[in-house]
Amino acid sequence: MRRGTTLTEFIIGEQRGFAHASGGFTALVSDLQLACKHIAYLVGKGALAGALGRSGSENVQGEQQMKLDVAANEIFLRTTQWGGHLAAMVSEELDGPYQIPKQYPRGRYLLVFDPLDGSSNIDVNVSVGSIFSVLRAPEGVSEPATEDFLQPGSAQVCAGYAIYGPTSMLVLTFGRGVNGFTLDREIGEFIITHPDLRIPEETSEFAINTSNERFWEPPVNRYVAECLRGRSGPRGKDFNMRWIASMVAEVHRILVRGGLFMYPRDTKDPKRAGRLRLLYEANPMAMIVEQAGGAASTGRGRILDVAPTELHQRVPVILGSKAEVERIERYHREHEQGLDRPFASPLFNTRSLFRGG
Ligand code: AFP
Repeated sequence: MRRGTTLTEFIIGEQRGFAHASGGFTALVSDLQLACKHIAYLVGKGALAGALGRSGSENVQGEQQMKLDVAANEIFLRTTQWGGHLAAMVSEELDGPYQIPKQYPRGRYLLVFDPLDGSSNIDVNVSVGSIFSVLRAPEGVSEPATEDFLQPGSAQVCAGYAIYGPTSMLVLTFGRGVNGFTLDREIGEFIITHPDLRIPEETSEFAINTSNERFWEPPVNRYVAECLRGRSGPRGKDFNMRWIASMVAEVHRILVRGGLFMYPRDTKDPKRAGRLRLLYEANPMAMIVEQAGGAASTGRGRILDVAPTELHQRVPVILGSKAEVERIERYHREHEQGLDRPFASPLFNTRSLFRGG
């Protein structure tokens, strides 16, 4: 029986499109897929491998680490540090840049990653994932510093995620479209199953954590309230809502059938511009979504244009079907121009559609 194209065959085919390619990037992607295979194995074993529960330590964000957060971080570092393709790495789990150990050669790329996203879902057996982004290292810098990583998302050369769900998949873009690969556990290879993923421009499905409703800014309140009014409201159609609390799973759903994902700026913690991190969550997902014909915005501008100022900075994220993202951006502009007053009437402000009555 003929098997499908493997990820390795696919990236070597891509490499042939670049006359001067050294094969270093191809080898880096091979290391990344090995790391994701290893994590997929551990996630799949779960309690059988003693992999569930908290590790008892905190990460740089002050968040409780799950055992699999720590294990996945170690797997990414060990699997990619030796190959000679990276100059340094940044992980959600580490405070500053991770320098390549002296005994290994350095390479031309920087790797930025969230080793296990959605890990609060691990113990309840809900899909989780890994998110990664590849940037070019500055020429002649042997020990890249923080500022070398502070590149806008538009500078990414590769972005991808692994989703560890009913099947384990890798979804990747090199800037020429988005392709999805499913792990065939019998032969241990990722096989192309979702070539050229495209996000439908229109959707009737949105994802947001509505427990934060009282903290949202007016444009987001306006958008969600209109969706909930359905066909009896200004949208003239009914909407469906989802919230998995795992960004990788939400983005994957949107790539496959369209939709909108929002983790907007809120007033819950005025010091934080949002919950999601720019360098290793928002930027890679924004590149993937844009490459699949969608849009990714802070609400006030394109995520890939944001100039980073800190490794672990957070950013508001509104991404998915283009028409919906553009609508929310328009609502932000109308609010700033004071043109959304009809919506800002007491009817909407005091009586929340979620509280009924
Ligand atoms: P964890 O990795 O701490 O579970 O956070 C996951 C996440 O960063 C993202 O994947 C989800 O969309 C979002 O947080 C869920 O946030 P809430 O728990 O506030 O809904």
